[in-house]
Amino acid sequence: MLLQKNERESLFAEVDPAFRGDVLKGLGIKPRAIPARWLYDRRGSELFEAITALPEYYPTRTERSILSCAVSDIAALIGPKRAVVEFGSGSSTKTPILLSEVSPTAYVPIDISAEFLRESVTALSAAFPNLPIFPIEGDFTGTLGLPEAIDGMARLGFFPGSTIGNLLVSDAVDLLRVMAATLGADSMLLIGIDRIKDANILLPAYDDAQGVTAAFNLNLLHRINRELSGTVPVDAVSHVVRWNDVEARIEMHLKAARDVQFSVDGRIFSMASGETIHTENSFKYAVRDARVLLRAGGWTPIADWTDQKEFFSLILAKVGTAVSAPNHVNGRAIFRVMGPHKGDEGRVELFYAYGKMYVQALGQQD
Ligand code: SAH
Ligand code: AVI
Repeated sequence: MLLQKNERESLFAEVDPAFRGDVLKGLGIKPRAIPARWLYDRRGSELFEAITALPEYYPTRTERSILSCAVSDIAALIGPKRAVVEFGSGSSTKTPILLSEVSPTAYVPIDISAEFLRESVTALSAAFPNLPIFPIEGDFTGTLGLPEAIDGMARLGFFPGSTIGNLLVSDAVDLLRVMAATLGADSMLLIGIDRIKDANILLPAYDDAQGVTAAFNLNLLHRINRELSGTVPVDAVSHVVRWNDVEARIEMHLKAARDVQFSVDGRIFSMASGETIHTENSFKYAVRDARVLLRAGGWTPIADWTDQKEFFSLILAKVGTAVSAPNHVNGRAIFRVMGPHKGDEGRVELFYAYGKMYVQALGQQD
């Protein structure tokens, strides 16, 4: 049997014990679910790259164009000489737009897809020969120390692509807090977040006509078969996408088309026809949801940008939750707001209850 280069490499690559643990646990629970980070082996990263060029997948081109338009404003707001730390850098295709404008002191890309990260760094080093680059291979949701070489440098976290949406909301808040602690005092964060929009736009973005997203999802099963001695009959499983309106998230599942039995790492699993394995969430956030998320995660949004269709948000935030104007009265924050017309200015009280943000006018400010 002739093997492709990446298949040969993966035969000899060590299996990540965390991958084995998550797969065995995820196949054994009901509903079955495997964390989305395992979609990104080498082949998964290549398929994700192909997704970003699909006509239905609007996030990448939309975010790139927002970034291109906003980058000089961003550079002015953050000031020069920061180390840029990118979370889930992938092929780092948006990064040059930022790096060429912000005069960075160093670049630290972090990604779990190790081989892909190394190749991206090689390409980026050629484009920015004088920029010190310190890649970190690993899971950004774990505890990752930053390289000593950037000690003492001010930092800008860069988290594009709406990868934050692939985490449950509570995990996203935890990650933002860890980022704040890791990046440290005076740090800033530039984050891309996809917005809630019509399901007629969202669903095709995750279920494209050419079947690339289906291949991306099904690749998880090929990876399980390859790395964990699996016997999953991939041809009996299909890619399914749902919009979960209550949770405001796209869900990707792998659905058994018939009753199947297979083994993974020596353990036997059965799935009844129609049963699914939940493989990814992609949460979408309305403008104010995103701001609340950032504040909950220990960041204060200071500016945001969007596209003409208002599909996607790029938000700049600074570390810490202190805001410039409010008085804290009975634990609630009072903000001064500027109305669209003179005389509309007033004060509002913002509070969060029963999972929603409420705004209450407090009348004119004297
Ligand atoms: N930032 C790029 C790529 C987004 S795809 C863009 O905007 O287009 C998501 C990237 O995050 C992939 O490269 C994937 O390998 C990486 N990733 C996903 N979960 C991760 C995790 N837990 N830790 C580190 N990297 C992760
Ligand atoms: C990386 N992440 C933000 C993508 C998304 O849109 O949730 C991953 C993806 N899954 C299917 N298509 C793209």
